[in-house]
Amino acid sequence: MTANKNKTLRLILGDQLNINHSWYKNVDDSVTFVMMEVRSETDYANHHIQKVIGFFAAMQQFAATLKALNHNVIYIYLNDQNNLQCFDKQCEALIIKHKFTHFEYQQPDEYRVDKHLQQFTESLKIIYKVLDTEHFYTEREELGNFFKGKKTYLMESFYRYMRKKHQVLVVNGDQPLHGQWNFDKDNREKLPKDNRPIAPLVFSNDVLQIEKEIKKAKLKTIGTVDAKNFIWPLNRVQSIELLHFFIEHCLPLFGTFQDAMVPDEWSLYHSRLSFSLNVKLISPKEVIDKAIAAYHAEPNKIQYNQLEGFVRQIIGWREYMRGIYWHKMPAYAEMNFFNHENKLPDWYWTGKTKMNCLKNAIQQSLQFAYAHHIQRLMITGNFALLAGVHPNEVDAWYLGIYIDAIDWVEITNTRGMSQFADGGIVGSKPYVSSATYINKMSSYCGTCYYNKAKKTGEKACPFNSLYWDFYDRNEDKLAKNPRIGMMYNVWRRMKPDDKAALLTQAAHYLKHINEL
Ligand code: FAD
Ligand code: DLZ
Ligand code: SF4
Repeated sequence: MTANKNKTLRLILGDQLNINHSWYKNVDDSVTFVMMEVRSETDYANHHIQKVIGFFAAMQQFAATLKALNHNVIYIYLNDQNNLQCFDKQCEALIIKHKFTHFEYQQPDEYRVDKHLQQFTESLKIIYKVLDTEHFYTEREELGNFFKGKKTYLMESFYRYMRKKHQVLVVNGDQPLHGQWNFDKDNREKLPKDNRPIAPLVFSNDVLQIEKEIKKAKLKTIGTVDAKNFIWPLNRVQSIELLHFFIEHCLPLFGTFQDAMVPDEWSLYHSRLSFSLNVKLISPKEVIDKAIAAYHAEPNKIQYNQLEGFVRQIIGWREYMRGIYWHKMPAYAEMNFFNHENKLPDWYWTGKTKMNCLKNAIQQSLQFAYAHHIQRLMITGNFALLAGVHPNEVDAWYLGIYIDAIDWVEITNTRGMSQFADGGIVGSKPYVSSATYINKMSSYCGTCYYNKAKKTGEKACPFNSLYWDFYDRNEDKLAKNPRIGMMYNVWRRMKPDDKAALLTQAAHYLKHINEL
Protein backbone atom coordinates (compact mmCIF):
# COMPACT_ATOMS: atom_id res chain seq x y z
CA MET A 1 0.00 0.00 0.00
CA THR A 2 1.37 3.47 -0.89
CA ALA A 3 1.90 6.08 1.84
CA ASN A 4 -0.60 8.48 0.26
CA LYS A 5 -3.55 6.12 0.13
CA ASN A 6 -6.44 7.06 2.44
CA LYS A 7 -7.07 4.54 5.18
CA THR A 8 -9.85 5.08 7.69
CA LEU A 9 -10.25 3.59 11.14
CA ARG A 10 -13.82 3.62 12.51
CA LEU A 11 -14.43 2.93 16.19
CA ILE A 12 -17.66 1.14 17.15
CA LEU A 13 -18.59 1.36 20.84
CA GLY A 14 -20.38 -1.47 22.64
CA ASP A 15 -23.71 0.36 22.58
CA GLN A 16 -23.50 1.30 18.89
CA LEU A 17 -24.64 -1.93 17.27
CA ASN A 18 -26.85 -0.28 14.64
CA ILE A 19 -26.45 -2.30 11.46
CA ASN A 20 -28.66 0.18 9.57
CA HIS A 21 -26.15 2.99 10.12
CA SER A 22 -24.95 4.60 6.88
CA TRP A 23 -21.41 3.43 7.70
CA TYR A 24 -22.38 -0.06 6.59
CA LYS A 25 -24.27 0.76 3.38
CA ASN A 26 -21.25 0.11 1.17
CA VAL A 27 -18.27 -2.14 1.61
CA ASP A 28 -15.09 -0.06 1.34
CA ASP A 29 -11.72 -1.76 1.49
CA SER A 30 -10.01 1.42 2.68
CA VAL A 31 -12.13 1.34 5.85
CA THR A 32 -11.48 -0.80 8.92
CA PHE A 33 -13.87 -1.05 11.84
CA VAL A 34 -12.57 -1.65 15.35
CA MET A 35 -14.43 -2.99 18.37
CA MET A 36 -12.81 -3.68 21.72
CA GLU A 37 -13.58 -5.26 25.05
CA VAL A 38 -11.79 -2.96 27.46
CA ARG A 39 -11.29 -2.56 31.21
CA SER A 40 -12.10 1.16 31.01
CA GLU A 41 -15.70 0.05 30.31
CA THR A 42 -15.91 -3.08 32.44
CA ASP A 43 -14.46 -1.43 35.54
CA TYR A 44 -16.27 1.95 35.79
CA ALA A 45 -19.08 0.23 37.71
CA ASN A 46 -19.61 -2.99 39.60
CA HIS A 47 -21.54 -4.49 36.69
CA HIS A 48 -23.88 -7.44 36.77
CA ILE A 49 -22.22 -10.46 35.13
CA GLN A 50 -25.14 -10.63 32.66
CA LYS A 51 -24.54 -7.02 31.65
CA VAL A 52 -20.87 -7.62 30.80
CA ILE A 53 -21.66 -10.86 29.02
CA GLY A 54 -24.57 -9.21 27.19
CA PHE A 55 -22.36 -6.42 25.86
CA PHE A 56 -19.46 -8.67 24.89
CA ALA A 57 -21.66 -11.29 23.24
CA ALA A 58 -23.69 -8.71 21.30
CA MET A 59 -20.46 -6.97 20.23
CA GLN A 60 -18.91 -10.25 19.07
CA GLN A 61 -22.01 -11.15 17.07
CA PHE A 62 -22.12 -7.68 15.53
CA ALA A 63 -18.47 -7.97 14.49
CA ALA A 64 -19.22 -11.37 12.94
CA THR A 65 -22.14 -9.86 11.00
CA LEU A 66 -19.91 -7.09 9.64
CA LYS A 67 -17.25 -9.61 8.62
CA ALA A 68 -19.88 -11.73 6.87
CA LEU A 69 -20.83 -8.61 4.89
CA ASN A 70 -17.15 -8.32 3.83
CA HIS A 71 -16.27 -5.31 5.97
CA ASN A 72 -12.77 -5.18 7.46
CA VAL A 73 -13.04 -5.65 11.21
CA ILE A 74 -10.52 -5.71 14.02
CA TYR A 75 -12.01 -7.20 17.18
CA ILE A 76 -9.98 -6.99 20.36
CA TYR A 77 -10.96 -9.51 23.02
CA LEU A 78 -10.67 -8.81 26.73
CA ASN A 79 -7.70 -11.12 27.26
CA ASP A 80 -5.85 -10.41 24.01
CA GLN A 81 -2.18 -9.76 24.69
CA ASN A 82 -2.19 -6.55 22.64
CA ASN A 83 -5.28 -5.17 24.44
CA LEU A 84 -4.40 -1.75 25.86
CA GLN A 85 -7.73 -1.71 27.73
CA CYS A 86 -9.00 1.74 26.76
CA PHE A 87 -10.31 3.37 23.61
CA ASP A 88 -7.71 6.10 23.09
CA LYS A 89 -4.52 4.10 23.61
CA GLN A 90 -5.86 1.22 21.55
CA CYS A 91 -6.92 3.45 18.65
CA GLU A 92 -3.64 5.34 18.76
CA ALA A 93 -1.67 2.10 18.58
CA LEU A 94 -3.76 0.88 15.64
CA ILE A 95 -3.40 4.18 13.79
CA ILE A 96 0.38 3.98 14.09
CA LYS A 97 0.62 0.26 13.32
CA HIS A 98 -1.65 0.31 10.23
CA LYS A 99 -0.84 3.86 9.09
CA PHE A 100 -4.44 5.07 9.14
CA THR A 101 -4.92 8.53 7.66
CA HIS A 102 -8.43 9.14 8.99
CA PHE A 103 -10.27 8.34 12.22
CA GLU A 104 -14.04 8.34 12.67
CA TYR A 105 -16.39 7.58 15.53
CA GLN A 106 -20.07 7.97 16.32
CA GLN A 107 -21.23 10.33 19.08
CA PRO A 108 -21.03 8.37 22.34
CA ASP A 109 -24.15 8.35 24.46
CA GLU A 110 -22.17 8.79 27.63
CA TYR A 111 -20.64 12.09 28.71
CA ARG A 112 -17.50 10.41 30.14
CA VAL A 113 -16.70 8.63 26.87
CA ASP A 114 -17.64 11.70 24.84
CA LYS A 115 -15.04 13.79 26.68
CA HIS A 116 -12.49 10.99 26.51
CA LEU A 117 -12.79 10.74 22.71
CA GLN A 118 -12.85 14.52 22.28
CA GLN A 119 -9.56 14.77 24.14
CA PHE A 120 -8.13 11.94 22.10
CA THR A 121 -9.06 13.43 18.74
CA GLU A 122 -7.84 16.92 19.71
CA SER A 123 -4.34 15.49 20.03
CA LEU A 124 -4.58 13.44 16.83
CA LYS A 125 -2.31 14.29 13.94
CA ILE A 126 -4.68 12.73 11.38
CA ILE A 127 -8.09 13.88 10.11
CA TYR A 128 -11.03 12.86 12.23
CA LYS A 129 -14.81 13.01 12.00
CA VAL A 130 -17.67 12.51 14.49
CA LEU A 131 -20.99 11.16 13.20
CA ASP A 132 -24.49 10.75 14.56
CA THR A 133 -25.49 7.27 15.72
CA GLU A 134 -28.65 7.48 13.55
CA HIS A 135 -30.65 5.88 16.34
CA PHE A 136 -32.57 8.45 18.36
CA TYR A 137 -35.46 10.63 17.21
CA THR A 138 -33.80 13.69 18.74
CA GLU A 139 -30.51 15.53 18.48
CA ARG A 140 -28.54 15.94 21.72
CA GLU A 141 -29.50 19.62 22.16
CA GLU A 142 -33.07 19.42 20.90
CA LEU A 143 -34.71 19.23 24.31
CA GLY A 144 -32.58 22.10 25.63
CA ASN A 145 -33.68 24.24 22.71
CA PHE A 146 -37.31 23.21 23.12
CA PHE A 147 -37.39 24.33 26.77
CA LYS A 148 -35.23 27.42 26.27
CA GLY A 149 -36.52 30.26 28.47
CA LYS A 150 -38.96 27.96 30.30
CA LYS A 151 -38.81 27.44 34.07
CA THR A 152 -39.78 23.78 34.06
CA TYR A 153 -39.06 20.77 31.89
CA LEU A 154 -42.47 19.17 31.68
CA MET A 155 -42.22 15.75 30.00
CA GLU A 156 -45.82 16.00 28.80
CA SER A 157 -45.10 19.16 26.71
CA PHE A 158 -42.03 17.53 25.19
CA TYR A 159 -44.02 14.37 24.47
CA ARG A 160 -46.72 16.31 22.61
CA TYR A 161 -44.06 18.16 20.63
CA MET A 162 -42.52 14.80 19.67
CA ARG A 163 -45.87 13.32 18.65
CA LYS A 164 -46.59 16.30 16.41
CA LYS A 165 -43.10 16.59 14.97
CA HIS A 166 -42.93 12.91 14.03
CA GLN A 167 -46.66 12.56 13.26
CA VAL A 168 -47.06 9.70 15.70
CA LEU A 169 -50.69 8.96 16.68
CA VAL A 170 -51.64 12.37 15.32
CA VAL A 171 -54.52 13.40 13.02
CA ASN A 172 -55.11 16.61 11.05
CA GLY A 173 -51.49 17.64 11.45
CA ASP A 174 -51.47 18.47 15.16
CA GLN A 175 -54.36 16.75 16.93
CA PRO A 176 -54.03 13.62 19.08
CA LEU A 177 -55.64 10.47 17.73
CA HIS A 178 -58.84 9.72 19.73
CA GLY A 179 -58.96 13.26 21.09
CA GLN A 180 -56.55 12.97 24.01
CA TRP A 181 -52.76 13.03 24.29
CA ASN A 182 -52.45 10.86 27.35
CA PHE A 183 -54.57 7.92 28.50
CA ASP A 184 -52.69 7.24 31.71
CA LYS A 185 -55.78 7.40 33.88
CA ASP A 186 -57.03 4.18 32.21
CA ASN A 187 -53.81 2.38 33.13
CA ARG A 188 -52.06 1.09 36.22
CA GLU A 189 -54.14 -1.55 37.95
CA LYS A 190 -53.08 -4.18 40.45
CA LEU A 191 -52.77 -7.65 38.90
CA PRO A 192 -55.90 -9.67 39.82
CA LYS A 193 -55.28 -13.09 41.39
CA ASP A 194 -56.74 -14.91 38.38
CA ASN A 195 -54.52 -13.13 35.85
CA ARG A 196 -51.53 -15.27 34.91
CA PRO A 197 -49.19 -13.36 32.57
CA ILE A 198 -47.64 -15.34 29.75
CA ALA A 199 -44.22 -16.82 30.54
CA PRO A 200 -41.58 -14.36 29.27
CA LEU A 201 -39.80 -15.20 26.03
CA VAL A 202 -36.21 -15.94 26.99
CA PHE A 203 -33.37 -17.10 24.78
CA SER A 204 -30.91 -19.94 25.33
CA ASN A 205 -27.69 -18.39 24.13
CA ASP A 206 -24.52 -20.29 24.93
CA VAL A 207 -22.09 -17.73 26.32
CA LEU A 208 -19.89 -20.12 28.32
CA GLN A 209 -16.72 -19.03 26.54
CA ILE A 210 -17.31 -15.37 27.37
CA GLU A 211 -18.03 -16.24 30.99
CA LYS A 212 -14.73 -18.16 31.07
CA GLU A 213 -12.79 -15.18 29.72
CA ILE A 214 -14.41 -12.85 32.26
CA LYS A 215 -13.42 -15.20 35.07
CA LYS A 216 -9.90 -15.48 33.66
CA ALA A 217 -9.57 -11.69 33.68
CA LYS A 218 -10.88 -11.64 37.29
CA LEU A 219 -13.47 -8.96 36.53
CA LYS A 220 -15.43 -7.93 39.60
CA THR A 221 -19.09 -8.52 38.89
CA ILE A 222 -22.36 -9.01 40.76
CA GLY A 223 -25.34 -11.30 40.24
CA THR A 224 -25.61 -14.73 38.67
CA VAL A 225 -25.87 -16.14 35.16
CA ASP A 226 -26.83 -19.37 33.47
CA ALA A 227 -24.16 -19.05 30.78
CA LYS A 228 -25.43 -22.07 28.86
CA ASN A 229 -28.85 -20.47 28.52
CA PHE A 230 -28.26 -16.73 28.43
CA ILE A 231 -31.73 -15.22 28.35
CA TRP A 232 -31.17 -11.82 26.73
CA PRO A 233 -31.35 -11.06 22.98
CA LEU A 234 -27.86 -10.75 21.55
CA ASN A 235 -28.51 -9.83 17.94
CA ARG A 236 -31.06 -8.19 15.70
CA VAL A 237 -32.98 -11.36 14.89
CA GLN A 238 -33.55 -12.12 18.59
CA SER A 239 -34.41 -8.50 19.34
CA ILE A 240 -37.06 -8.47 16.64
CA GLU A 241 -38.38 -11.80 17.90
CA LEU A 242 -38.74 -10.26 21.36
CA LEU A 243 -40.48 -7.23 19.89
CA HIS A 244 -42.99 -9.45 18.08
CA PHE A 245 -43.55 -11.50 21.22
CA PHE A 246 -44.24 -8.32 23.16
CA ILE A 247 -46.67 -6.96 20.60
CA GLU A 248 -48.52 -10.26 20.29
CA HIS A 249 -48.73 -11.24 23.96
CA CYS A 250 -47.95 -8.29 26.22
CA LEU A 251 -48.95 -5.04 24.53
CA PRO A 252 -52.69 -5.77 24.90
CA LEU A 253 -52.27 -5.46 28.69
CA PHE A 254 -49.11 -3.34 28.88
CA GLY A 255 -50.68 -0.12 30.19
CA THR A 256 -53.22 -1.76 32.45
CA PHE A 257 -50.60 -3.64 34.48
CA GLN A 258 -47.63 -1.35 33.91
CA ASP A 259 -47.30 -0.59 37.62
CA ALA A 260 -48.34 -3.97 39.02
CA MET A 261 -45.87 -6.00 41.09
CA VAL A 262 -46.12 -9.70 41.89
CA PRO A 263 -43.54 -12.01 43.49
CA ASP A 264 -42.25 -14.60 40.98
CA GLU A 265 -43.52 -12.62 37.97
CA TRP A 266 -40.39 -10.73 36.99
CA SER A 267 -41.47 -9.47 33.61
CA LEU A 268 -45.30 -9.31 33.61
CA TYR A 269 -46.46 -7.41 30.50
CA HIS A 270 -43.24 -5.41 30.04
CA SER A 271 -41.28 -5.58 26.80
CA ARG A 272 -37.72 -6.13 28.14
CA LEU A 273 -36.57 -4.34 25.00
CA SER A 274 -34.41 -1.81 26.85
CA PHE A 275 -31.13 -3.69 26.30
CA SER A 276 -31.78 -4.18 22.57
CA LEU A 277 -32.77 -0.53 22.28
CA ASN A 278 -29.88 0.88 24.31
CA VAL A 279 -27.22 -1.04 22.39
CA LYS A 280 -29.09 -0.06 19.21
CA LEU A 281 -29.77 -3.54 17.88
CA ILE A 282 -33.24 -2.14 17.21
CA SER A 283 -34.37 1.46 16.76
CA PRO A 284 -37.07 3.31 18.69
CA LYS A 285 -38.77 4.12 15.39
CA GLU A 286 -39.13 0.52 14.29
CA VAL A 287 -40.44 -0.46 17.74
CA ILE A 288 -43.07 2.26 17.67
CA ASP A 289 -43.98 1.74 14.01
CA LYS A 290 -44.51 -2.00 14.55
CA ALA A 291 -46.62 -1.46 17.68
CA ILE A 292 -48.78 1.13 15.92
CA ALA A 293 -49.20 -1.10 12.84
CA ALA A 294 -50.32 -3.97 15.09
CA TYR A 295 -52.88 -1.70 16.75
CA HIS A 296 -54.31 -0.59 13.38
CA ALA A 297 -54.40 -4.21 12.19
CA GLU A 298 -56.23 -5.44 15.31
CA PRO A 299 -57.80 -2.51 17.19
CA ASN A 300 -60.09 -4.89 19.07
CA LYS A 301 -57.16 -6.83 20.45
CA ILE A 302 -54.96 -3.87 21.42
CA GLN A 303 -56.88 -1.06 23.06
CA TYR A 304 -55.65 2.44 22.36
CA ASN A 305 -54.69 3.24 25.97
CA GLN A 306 -52.26 0.29 25.96
CA LEU A 307 -50.60 1.48 22.78
CA GLU A 308 -50.43 5.15 23.78
CA GLY A 309 -48.87 4.19 27.14
CA PHE A 310 -46.15 2.21 25.38
CA VAL A 311 -45.46 4.83 22.72
CA ARG A 312 -45.13 7.46 25.48
CA GLN A 313 -42.37 5.46 27.20
CA ILE A 314 -40.27 5.42 24.07
CA ILE A 315 -40.90 8.59 22.11
CA GLY A 316 -41.61 10.46 25.35
CA TRP A 317 -39.62 9.32 28.38
CA ARG A 318 -36.66 7.78 26.60
CA GLU A 319 -35.95 10.75 24.33
CA TYR A 320 -36.76 13.17 27.16
CA MET A 321 -34.18 11.55 29.49
CA ARG A 322 -31.56 11.68 26.78
CA GLY A 323 -32.30 15.37 26.22
CA ILE A 324 -32.13 16.21 29.93
CA TYR A 325 -28.82 14.35 30.15
CA TRP A 326 -27.13 16.33 27.39
CA HIS A 327 -28.67 19.58 28.55
CA LYS A 328 -27.61 19.21 32.19
CA MET A 329 -24.37 17.21 32.21
CA PRO A 330 -21.85 17.33 33.81
CA ALA A 331 -23.52 19.28 36.66
CA TYR A 332 -26.32 16.69 36.83
CA ALA A 333 -24.00 14.01 38.18
CA GLU A 334 -23.17 16.19 41.21
CA MET A 335 -26.70 17.13 42.25
CA ASN A 336 -27.84 16.23 45.77
CA PHE A 337 -30.89 18.40 46.50
CA PHE A 338 -31.59 16.87 49.93
CA ASN A 339 -27.89 16.69 50.89
CA HIS A 340 -28.34 13.00 51.56
CA GLU A 341 -25.21 11.33 52.94
CA ASN A 342 -26.19 7.83 54.13
CA LYS A 343 -24.68 4.64 52.83
CA LEU A 344 -26.67 2.17 50.75
CA PRO A 345 -27.69 -0.75 53.01
CA ASP A 346 -25.46 -3.79 52.46
CA TRP A 347 -28.43 -5.97 51.53
CA TYR A 348 -28.93 -4.06 48.27
CA TRP A 349 -26.05 -6.21 47.00
CA THR A 350 -27.45 -9.52 48.32
CA GLY A 351 -31.23 -9.21 48.64
CA LYS A 352 -30.94 -10.49 52.22
CA THR A 353 -33.60 -8.39 53.95
CA LYS A 354 -36.82 -9.27 55.74
CA MET A 355 -38.71 -6.64 53.74
CA ASN A 356 -40.51 -8.77 51.19
CA CYS A 357 -40.87 -6.07 48.52
CA LEU A 358 -37.17 -5.22 48.60
CA LYS A 359 -36.12 -8.85 48.88
CA ASN A 360 -38.12 -9.71 45.76
CA ALA A 361 -37.03 -6.70 43.71
CA ILE A 362 -33.34 -7.10 44.60
CA GLN A 363 -33.15 -10.90 44.30
CA GLN A 364 -34.90 -10.71 40.95
CA SER A 365 -32.41 -8.05 39.83
CA LEU A 366 -29.48 -10.21 40.89
CA GLN A 367 -30.98 -13.20 39.06
CA PHE A 368 -32.05 -11.52 35.82
CA ALA A 369 -30.21 -8.14 35.72
CA TYR A 370 -33.72 -6.74 35.30
CA ALA A 371 -36.53 -5.18 37.29
CA HIS A 372 -39.39 -3.31 35.72
CA HIS A 373 -39.91 0.40 36.08
CA ILE A 374 -42.14 0.47 39.13
CA GLN A 375 -39.91 -1.94 41.05
CA ARG A 376 -36.97 0.37 40.32
CA LEU A 377 -38.93 3.50 41.20
CA MET A 378 -41.28 2.56 44.00
CA ILE A 379 -39.40 -0.25 45.76
CA THR A 380 -35.61 0.09 45.59
CA GLY A 381 -35.61 3.80 44.65
CA ASN A 382 -38.34 4.72 47.12
CA PHE A 383 -36.54 3.04 50.02
CA ALA A 384 -33.16 4.61 49.18
CA LEU A 385 -34.74 8.05 49.08
CA LEU A 386 -36.63 7.58 52.35
CA ALA A 387 -33.43 6.29 53.94
CA GLY A 388 -31.47 9.37 52.84
CA VAL A 389 -28.86 7.47 50.83
CA HIS A 390 -26.28 9.56 48.97
CA PRO A 391 -27.27 9.70 45.27
CA ASN A 392 -23.75 8.60 44.28
CA GLU A 393 -24.31 5.31 46.11
CA VAL A 394 -27.74 4.89 44.56
CA ASP A 395 -26.40 5.63 41.08
CA ALA A 396 -23.53 3.18 41.48
CA TRP A 397 -26.01 0.42 42.32
CA TYR A 398 -28.38 1.12 39.43
CA LEU A 399 -25.54 1.58 36.96
CA GLY A 400 -24.16 -1.83 37.86
CA ILE A 401 -27.14 -4.04 38.34
CA TYR A 402 -29.31 -3.63 35.23
CA ILE A 403 -28.54 -5.03 31.81
CA ASP A 404 -29.88 -1.81 30.24
CA ALA A 405 -27.92 0.56 32.48
CA ILE A 406 -26.00 3.18 30.55
CA ASP A 407 -25.22 6.50 32.18
CA TRP A 408 -27.49 8.74 30.08
CA VAL A 409 -30.64 6.82 30.93
CA GLU A 410 -29.60 5.47 34.32
CA ILE A 411 -28.58 8.73 35.96
CA THR A 412 -31.56 10.75 34.76
CA ASN A 413 -33.92 8.08 36.02
CA THR A 414 -32.08 7.44 39.28
CA ARG A 415 -30.75 10.79 40.42
CA GLY A 416 -33.59 12.63 38.72
CA MET A 417 -36.86 10.76 38.65
CA SER A 418 -36.23 8.42 41.57
CA GLN A 419 -34.08 10.38 44.05
CA PHE A 420 -35.27 13.94 43.23
CA ALA A 421 -31.61 14.91 43.66
CA ASP A 422 -32.04 17.37 40.78
CA GLY A 423 -34.55 19.32 42.87
CA GLY A 424 -37.36 18.83 40.37
CA ILE A 425 -35.96 18.98 36.83
CA VAL A 426 -37.30 15.61 35.80
CA GLY A 427 -40.16 15.16 38.27
CA SER A 428 -42.40 17.68 39.95
CA LYS A 429 -42.37 15.85 43.29
CA PRO A 430 -40.39 13.06 44.95
CA TYR A 431 -41.64 9.53 44.33
CA VAL A 432 -41.98 8.29 47.90
CA SER A 433 -44.66 6.17 49.49
CA SER A 434 -45.57 4.28 52.62
CA ALA A 435 -46.74 0.65 52.59
CA THR A 436 -50.19 1.77 51.45
CA TYR A 437 -49.07 2.32 47.84
CA ILE A 438 -46.89 -0.80 47.75
CA ASN A 439 -49.76 -2.91 49.05
CA LYS A 440 -52.14 -1.32 46.55
CA MET A 441 -49.93 -2.17 43.56
CA SER A 442 -48.41 -5.48 44.65
CA SER A 443 -48.96 -8.70 46.52
CA TYR A 444 -45.67 -8.40 48.45
CA CYS A 445 -47.11 -7.29 51.78
CA GLY A 446 -49.31 -10.32 52.48
CA THR A 447 -46.36 -12.62 53.14
CA CYS A 448 -43.97 -10.06 54.61
CA TYR A 449 -42.27 -10.33 57.99
CA TYR A 450 -43.36 -6.74 58.61
CA ASN A 451 -46.89 -5.54 59.17
CA LYS A 452 -48.02 -3.17 56.45
CA ALA A 453 -50.68 -1.61 58.68
CA LYS A 454 -48.38 -0.82 61.61
CA LYS A 455 -46.55 2.48 61.76
CA THR A 456 -44.70 2.00 65.03
CA GLY A 457 -43.78 -0.84 67.37
CA GLU A 458 -42.55 -4.33 66.68
CA LYS A 459 -42.65 -5.45 63.04
CA ALA A 460 -44.06 -2.12 61.87
CA CYS A 461 -43.38 -1.73 58.15
CA PRO A 462 -40.25 0.47 57.83
CA PHE A 463 -41.73 2.38 54.88
CA ASN A 464 -44.43 3.83 57.16
CA SER A 465 -42.23 5.67 59.65
CA LEU A 466 -39.44 6.47 57.17
CA TYR A 467 -42.06 8.10 54.97
CA TRP A 468 -42.99 10.67 57.61
CA ASP A 469 -39.40 11.08 58.68
CA PHE A 470 -38.54 11.99 55.09
CA TYR A 471 -41.23 14.70 54.97
CA ASP A 472 -40.34 15.99 58.41
CA ARG A 473 -36.61 16.33 57.77
CA ASN A 474 -37.15 17.96 54.37
CA GLU A 475 -39.94 20.36 55.30
CA ASP A 476 -37.95 23.47 54.35
CA LYS A 477 -37.37 22.04 50.87
CA LEU A 478 -40.78 20.54 50.16
CA ALA A 479 -43.57 22.27 52.10
CA LYS A 480 -44.03 24.93 49.44
CA ASN A 481 -44.33 22.39 46.63
CA PRO A 482 -47.98 22.69 45.53
CA ARG A 483 -48.16 18.96 44.77
CA ILE A 484 -47.23 17.94 48.33
CA GLY A 485 -48.34 20.82 50.56
CA MET A 486 -51.33 18.64 51.49
CA MET A 487 -49.05 16.04 53.12
CA TYR A 488 -47.71 18.71 55.43
CA ASN A 489 -51.25 19.61 56.48
CA VAL A 490 -51.73 15.97 57.51
CA TRP A 491 -48.35 15.90 59.29
CA ARG A 492 -49.00 19.14 61.15
CA ARG A 493 -52.42 17.98 62.31
CA MET A 494 -51.02 14.74 63.76
CA LYS A 495 -50.83 14.52 67.58
CA PRO A 496 -47.36 15.44 68.90
CA ASP A 497 -47.02 12.04 70.61
CA ASP A 498 -47.82 10.21 67.38
CA LYS A 499 -45.34 12.31 65.45
CA ALA A 500 -42.64 11.70 68.04
CA ALA A 501 -43.30 7.96 67.97
CA LEU A 502 -42.99 7.88 64.17
CA LEU A 503 -39.71 9.80 64.23
CA THR A 504 -38.31 7.58 67.00
CA GLN A 505 -39.28 4.49 65.03
CA ALA A 506 -37.63 5.87 61.89
CA ALA A 507 -34.45 6.78 63.79
CA HIS A 508 -34.30 3.23 65.15
CA TYR A 509 -34.70 1.75 61.69
CA LEU A 510 -32.09 4.06 60.17
CA LYS A 511 -29.64 3.15 62.92
CA HIS A 512 -30.16 -0.57 62.29
CA ILE A 513 -30.66 -0.32 58.56
CA ASN A 514 -28.43 -3.29 57.72
CA GLU A 515 -30.59 -5.55 59.89
CA LEU A 516 -33.98 -4.69 58.41
P1 FAD B 1 -41.08 -1.33 29.22
O1 FAD B 1 -41.83 -1.13 30.48
O2 FAD B 1 -41.50 -2.41 28.33
O3 FAD B 1 -41.04 0.04 28.45
C1 FAD B 1 -40.71 0.11 27.05
C2 FAD B 1 -39.47 0.94 26.81
O4 FAD B 1 -39.72 2.29 27.15
C3 FAD B 1 -38.24 0.54 27.59
O5 FAD B 1 -37.56 -0.52 26.99
C4 FAD B 1 -37.44 1.83 27.57
O6 FAD B 1 -36.65 1.92 26.42
C5 FAD B 1 -38.50 2.91 27.54
N1 FAD B 1 -38.70 3.51 28.86
C6 FAD B 1 -39.67 3.28 29.75
N2 FAD B 1 -39.55 4.07 30.83
C7 FAD B 1 -38.46 4.81 30.62
C8 FAD B 1 -37.79 5.81 31.37
N3 FAD B 1 -38.24 6.22 32.56
N4 FAD B 1 -36.67 6.34 30.86
C9 FAD B 1 -36.20 5.96 29.66
N5 FAD B 1 -36.78 5.03 28.90
C10 FAD B 1 -37.91 4.47 29.38
N6 FAD B 1 -33.96 2.46 31.70
C11 FAD B 1 -32.87 2.11 31.00
O7 FAD B 1 -32.99 1.85 29.79
N7 FAD B 1 -31.64 2.05 31.57
C12 FAD B 1 -31.46 2.32 32.89
O8 FAD B 1 -30.35 2.26 33.38
C13 FAD B 1 -32.60 2.68 33.67
N8 FAD B 1 -32.46 2.94 34.99
C14 FAD B 1 -33.57 3.27 35.73
C15 FAD B 1 -33.41 3.57 37.08
C16 FAD B 1 -34.50 3.92 37.84
C17 FAD B 1 -34.31 4.28 39.29
C18 FAD B 1 -35.77 3.98 37.25
C19 FAD B 1 -36.95 4.39 38.06
C20 FAD B 1 -35.95 3.69 35.92
C21 FAD B 1 -34.85 3.34 35.13
N9 FAD B 1 -34.98 3.06 33.75
C22 FAD B 1 -33.86 2.74 33.03
C23 FAD B 1 -36.26 3.24 33.05
C24 FAD B 1 -37.14 1.98 32.98
O9 FAD B 1 -37.33 1.47 34.27
C25 FAD B 1 -36.56 0.93 32.07
O10 FAD B 1 -36.32 1.47 30.79
C26 FAD B 1 -37.49 -0.27 31.90
O11 FAD B 1 -37.79 -0.82 33.15
C27 FAD B 1 -36.86 -1.30 31.00
O12 FAD B 1 -37.68 -2.43 30.92
P2 FAD B 1 -38.57 -2.75 29.65
O13 FAD B 1 -37.74 -2.72 28.44
O14 FAD B 1 -39.31 -3.99 29.96
O15 FAD B 1 -39.53 -1.49 29.63
C1 DLZ C 1 -21.14 -1.34 29.19
C2 DLZ C 1 -19.96 -1.74 28.39
C3 DLZ C 1 -19.11 -2.75 28.86
C4 DLZ C 1 -19.36 -3.48 30.12
N1 DLZ C 1 -18.01 -3.08 28.17
C5 DLZ C 1 -17.72 -2.47 27.00
C6 DLZ C 1 -16.54 -2.77 26.27
O1 DLZ C 1 -15.72 -3.58 26.69
N2 DLZ C 1 -16.33 -2.13 25.11
C7 DLZ C 1 -17.18 -1.20 24.63
O2 DLZ C 1 -16.93 -0.65 23.54
N3 DLZ C 1 -18.28 -0.86 25.31
C8 DLZ C 1 -18.57 -1.48 26.48
N4 DLZ C 1 -19.68 -1.12 27.19
C9 DLZ C 1 -20.53 -0.04 26.67
C10 DLZ C 1 -19.84 1.33 26.86
O3 DLZ C 1 -19.69 1.59 28.25
C11 DLZ C 1 -20.65 2.40 26.14
O4 DLZ C 1 -20.45 2.21 24.77
C12 DLZ C 1 -20.20 3.78 26.51
O5 DLZ C 1 -20.59 4.02 27.83
C13 DLZ C 1 -20.81 4.86 25.61
O6 DLZ C 1 -22.18 5.02 25.86
FE1 SF4 D 1 -42.60 -3.91 51.83
FE2 SF4 D 1 -43.66 -3.01 54.13
FE3 SF4 D 1 -45.15 -4.40 52.42
FE4 SF4 D 1 -43.20 -5.60 53.80
S1 SF4 D 1 -45.06 -4.67 54.62
S2 SF4 D 1 -43.66 -5.88 51.63
S3 SF4 D 1 -41.66 -3.99 53.87
S4 SF4 D 1 -44.23 -2.42 52.05
